[in-house]
Parts: sequence; structure tokens; C-alpha cells
Amino acid sequence: MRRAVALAARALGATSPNPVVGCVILGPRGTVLGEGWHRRAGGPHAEVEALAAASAAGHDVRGATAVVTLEPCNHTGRTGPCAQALITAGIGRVVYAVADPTDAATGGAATLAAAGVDTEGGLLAEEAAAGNAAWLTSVLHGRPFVLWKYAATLDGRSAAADGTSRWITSADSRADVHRLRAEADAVVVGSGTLRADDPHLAVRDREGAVQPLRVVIDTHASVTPGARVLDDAAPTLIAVGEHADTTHLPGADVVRLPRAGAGAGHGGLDVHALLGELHARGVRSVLLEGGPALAGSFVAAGAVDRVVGYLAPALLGAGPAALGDAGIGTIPHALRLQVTDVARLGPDLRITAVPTAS
Ligand code: AOF
Ligand code: ZN
Repeated sequence: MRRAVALAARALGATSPNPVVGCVILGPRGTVLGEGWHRRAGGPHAEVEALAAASAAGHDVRGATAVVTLEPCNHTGRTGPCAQALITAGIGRVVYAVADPTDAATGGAATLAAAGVDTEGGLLAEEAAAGNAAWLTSVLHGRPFVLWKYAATLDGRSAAADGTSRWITSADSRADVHRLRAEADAVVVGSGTLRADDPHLAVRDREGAVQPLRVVIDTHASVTPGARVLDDAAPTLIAVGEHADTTHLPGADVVRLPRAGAGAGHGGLDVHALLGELHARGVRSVLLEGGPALAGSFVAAGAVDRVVGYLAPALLGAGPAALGDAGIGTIPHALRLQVTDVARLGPDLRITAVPTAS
């Protein structure tokens, strides 16, 4: 199953609005007969890919075990039902990690069991669910999964007093951020970051990566037509306030959003309205890249699902903090996180954490 989870992860960022799914078919004594993963929405499901790989290798899969990260689907959508494909192939046992929570596709386990296939769910479920967090969040909550990424010095500052921020972290950390971008369906920045850094936000140096939608939160439509984020390397959406003048941006993809209510950090655009708009466009995962005010408004809205902090062993002592006002005024109201991973990237530390269930 751990191998199936790793196979699924190969297509992170490429399958939305569908899940990532991996499948390994095991013969007697645990020999691998075939492996597959879902590569693109609308393409063959992982189980079908794995069956095809086993067949291409000349293996007989009758009586074999299929290990799959998601309960095999039970429906005819863009492709046929995988539960039936496994039954037809003569698979003897199916082990899956996470039950399919969608009304459309659920029921595969029952179909398999009714056909006499030995079926078991829940193996490594937590690990598989974490790997499919974007899809599961969108199915269960009707909004994209949000990962907030920041880079800071050890004293938590994301820029110096004079506004310079290039570069706080090492080349290794910055390459890792390109991986996060490639895995995300959309990358979101605020207009302050746009003015300060003129970022490009496209994915570089990653073969086969699907470019994320670049999203600029720009209440007053202050972005200039020459901004690098508006080039044609990737699509771009500009989210503006209801009354913004956008006549200087002909042809741009613009969405108008309401202002956030009181107590929502910096009082920018309504975060949930933005996430609803992105969800409607098929976005299942959002990488929130900056800056501090925008991140504060997402935290205030309860819309951060994972935090990845790149910490450089450097001190500034002055300059803006990584996170701006999130409407938190006292220690008991701190957003408590649980660290899920700590890694060293060159000289830096990368800390991954998720909000603790409260
Ligand atoms: C996938 N890939 O490997 C598996 C999926 O859009 P469709 O018709 O391909 O159906 C997508 C649904 O099928 C998806 O939401 C999930 O419930 C189920 N399983 N989907 O895209 C896969 N196994
Ligand atoms: Zn399927």
C-alpha cells in the first residue's frame, strides 16, 4: 500500500478535479504483477492501468491481490466501473485504503464482496488520505485544500526593514517551492506581493508539470498590464472588489468578489467567496504564497489546511512577520498546529504542520 500511495503521488497536481490514485497487483508470495496510477482526469483509473500493465507483462492475474489507495469505483463515468473490471479480470482479493465518499462512485467494495472477492478497507488509510487531501477536502467541504507556504528567517521575518526579501532561503528551498507549485491547481498571491516582487508564479524546470492557475487578489485592480504574472506562461485570474475599475486590463480573466466581513484580518476580499469561485473552476488545491496580510486573512477565515514554513538560519530583527493580522489577540486563541514533518533543505529547515482538530 505504501508503494501504491507513492505511485498515486506521481500525478499530484495533474488529476484535478479527480483524485490521485495508485494501484499495485500482487501475485502469490507478494510478487508485483503490475502497477498503475491515475495520470489525468478523464484518463484510465489506477486499477485499469495496473491491470493493463500486468497483462502487457504477460502475467496471469486470476486470484491475485489488487492493492489500491481508494475504494474501486462502482460507476460508469468517463470510464467504466473499476470494481467490475477487477471482477472480470478474476482478481481474488482487493485491499483498499480510503472509502470513496462520493455518491456517484461509492459502493465498489460491496460490489466486489457480492461477487465473492475477498475485500478489505482501511489499510494505511491515514497516509493515503493525507496524499489525497486536496480531493478529499473538496469533496467533503466543497472548497479547495489550502496550503500556506512561507519563507522566513529564524526570527520569523519574511523581508528586511528596507523591503528586500531575495533571497532569504537557499536554492534548495526555492526548488522545493517549485514542486509545491507543480502539485497545486492554483497559486494565490496578494497585490502587495505583486507590487513588491513582480513574481512570475509559473512552474519552471519540472518536466511534464501542469501549470497552475495564477490567482492575484487585487481589491482595487492595481495590477499593471505589464506585470509578469499576466504573461502567457500559465493562465491567470485576477480577483478584484465589486467596484474596481478594470478598464486597463482588457481581455484579462477577472472575477469580482465581496469584501470580507468584520474580524477577518486585514479586511480584504472574502476568502470563502474566492475559494467557492476556484472550486467552481475545478481547482482542488491552492498554494497560498503571500504575503503576510493575505495569509492573515486566510487564517482568520479558518481556511488554511496545511502550513509549510521554510526557515533560514539567519536573523533580521526588523521587517514584516511571515503572518499578518489574523484576528488573534490572545494566547488562548492561537491557532495551534501539529508538526507532521521536519526536513533539512541545504542550510534551511522545512517544517510542515496542520491545524490541530479543535
Ligand atoms: C479517478 N481515478 O484511479 C479512480 C477514481 O471522472 P471519472 O468518470 O473518471 O470518475 C472519477 C471518480 O471515480 C472519482 O471521483 C472517484 O470517486 C472514482 N475513482 N477516479 O479519477 C482513479 N480510482
Ligand atoms: Zn475507477
